[in-house]
Amino acid sequence: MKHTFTLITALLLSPLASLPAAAAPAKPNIVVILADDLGYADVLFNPLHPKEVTTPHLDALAKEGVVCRQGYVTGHVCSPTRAGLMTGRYQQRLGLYTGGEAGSGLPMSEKIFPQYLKPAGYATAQFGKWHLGPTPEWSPALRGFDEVFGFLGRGAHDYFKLDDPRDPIYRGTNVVRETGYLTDRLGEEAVSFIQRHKAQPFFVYLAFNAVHAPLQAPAEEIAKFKTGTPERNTLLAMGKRMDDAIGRVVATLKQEGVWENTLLFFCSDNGGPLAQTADNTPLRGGKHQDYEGGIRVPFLVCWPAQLKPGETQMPVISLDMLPTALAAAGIEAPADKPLDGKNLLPLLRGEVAPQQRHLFWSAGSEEGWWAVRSGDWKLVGEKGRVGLFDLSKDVSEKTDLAGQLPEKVAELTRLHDGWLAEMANPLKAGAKRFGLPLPAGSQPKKPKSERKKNQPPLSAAAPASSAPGGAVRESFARMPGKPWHARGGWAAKDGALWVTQKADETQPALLRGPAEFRGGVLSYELNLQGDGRHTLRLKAPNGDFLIRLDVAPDSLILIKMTGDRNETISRTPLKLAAGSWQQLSLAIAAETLTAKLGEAMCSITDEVFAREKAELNFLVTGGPVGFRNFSLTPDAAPAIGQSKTATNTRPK
Ligand SMILES: [Ca+2]
Repeated sequence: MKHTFTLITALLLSPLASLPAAAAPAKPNIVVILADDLGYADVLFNPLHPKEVTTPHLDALAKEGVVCRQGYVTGHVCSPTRAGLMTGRYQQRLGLYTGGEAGSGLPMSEKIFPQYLKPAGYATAQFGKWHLGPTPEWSPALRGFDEVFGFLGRGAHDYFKLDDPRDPIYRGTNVVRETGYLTDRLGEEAVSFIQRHKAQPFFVYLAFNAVHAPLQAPAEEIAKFKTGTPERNTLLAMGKRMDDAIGRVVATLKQEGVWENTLLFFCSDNGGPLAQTADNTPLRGGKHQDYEGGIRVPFLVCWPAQLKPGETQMPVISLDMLPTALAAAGIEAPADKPLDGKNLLPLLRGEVAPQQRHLFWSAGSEEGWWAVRSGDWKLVGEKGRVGLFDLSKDVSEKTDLAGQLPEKVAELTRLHDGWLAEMANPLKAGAKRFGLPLPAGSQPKKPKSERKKNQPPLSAAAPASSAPGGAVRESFARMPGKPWHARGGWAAKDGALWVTQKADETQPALLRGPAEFRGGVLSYELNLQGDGRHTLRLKAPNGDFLIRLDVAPDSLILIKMTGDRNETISRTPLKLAAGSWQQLSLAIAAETLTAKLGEAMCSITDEVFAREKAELNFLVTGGPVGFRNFSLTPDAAPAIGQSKTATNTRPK
């Protein structure tokens, strides 16, 4: 105490006290770098990264900062997590549960980073993906950012086409026409801003859309990767290019002499999408799921002047960035709308012992995913199913203890219910959580896909209207109908069901529904037109994807999906005539799957094929793609125990 008093007195009495405020201990610069859809193991600073990963600049940052091994975001898709990060509050407090809700616009009444920092003397800038409102009235330029360079849109942007007025790049609120590779351009803009504003404290929010779809990178970058999987090569090239841009930003901070007093955060907005070959080792699942792979992300904090390099196993969450930044800048946290995040500085400086905390997730009624973490216990729910995991022993969420520990399940459910009760009703999608009744009078409109009447369910479990032997035959033209869920503009025409992925839609069009079987024959006719591609996925009862079949006009690719890994197990060349109907069939007998499409056939044996299937997903990118004459004929449960072999038959 005496020391503090003496120091303050000395300052007041010394000539220093009459110097302008700039000479007082400077407020730190604050830089938030967000990657998009980056896999947990697709960074070098995850020791379990696959050997092909190359992110040397992030690795250097990790060595200068604190690696948060248990760093979370507040959801498993892009937009809701950005609402949480920007406000420091669970986005569910604002009724934002789904990507559609948050992407439609973060309420303007909510205060975000630059609105705290600008009044405190910060120059503020946003570069890249916004995804908190699709049109100019939601622009970050209207909510505290001095400089803006990026796109509003729905979450994805072409990496090369930067001059398309239909999907504009904005500088401030003006549409601009640009050239170059978007990831490079975002890095260059951040570098320029830092060079121009080094004399005052600044806040940079650099939100790369890398490595989100579309998978696009310069050819010379892709050529550096030789994984054997073209998608994976491109994904890694995109990550490498982002890492290079981050390297240039950090080099600029160093060259300009402001690095020491810069508080920098880096994380991904959600887990890596398995369907896009991301690697989340050792975590289970990925984007669109509340398993760790969807919500635990690469997470770093650097502040060379204040934080010793190292790592922490204490759970932290993107909500913590705003309160930490405010504390670092000496700005009081708001009293009227308490923040859900915590100031991490005492923990990261080692001044306090790690404390137990509760973290919550809810994706709302649309997806039905929810989760709670309390200490090392994690309860994950998806609609009617729950899984209980002890993360201290089982980071990969392999051993579900829900059956053994019903009291723990009840305790964590109560904890989550208590949190959910504090949250607002969803802005658009309906009930807070799948299965929870809404208050009287607040029943939401059902999604269009569920409004149609008299649609028979497509499920092998409901064979009443089916062919003998439990088979299910549908024309496809009668879907989507309950219990099928549809995303995208599926439309019936001439006895077939057609869909084209919308130009501004980042996700593939999707039709998904239940199908209970182990072995049997699944068949339908397929018609690929334009740039249409089709993916069929089969999901296990526990929610894991098992098998994926990718169909392009020139290839039939079979992929095994085990937890967090995609493994291409067969690639068969094809020559599909554009616009023609082709019969696709999958016959599963015990552990052997035989896929036929047109004249191509492949037959593979793997234990994964014999597992129970509970859900089918039909996905379409590009298009149009047509489907007709669906049938599913399940067999009795097959025997298990053959070894893995693969044979492919080339087309004549
Ligand atoms: Ca994302």
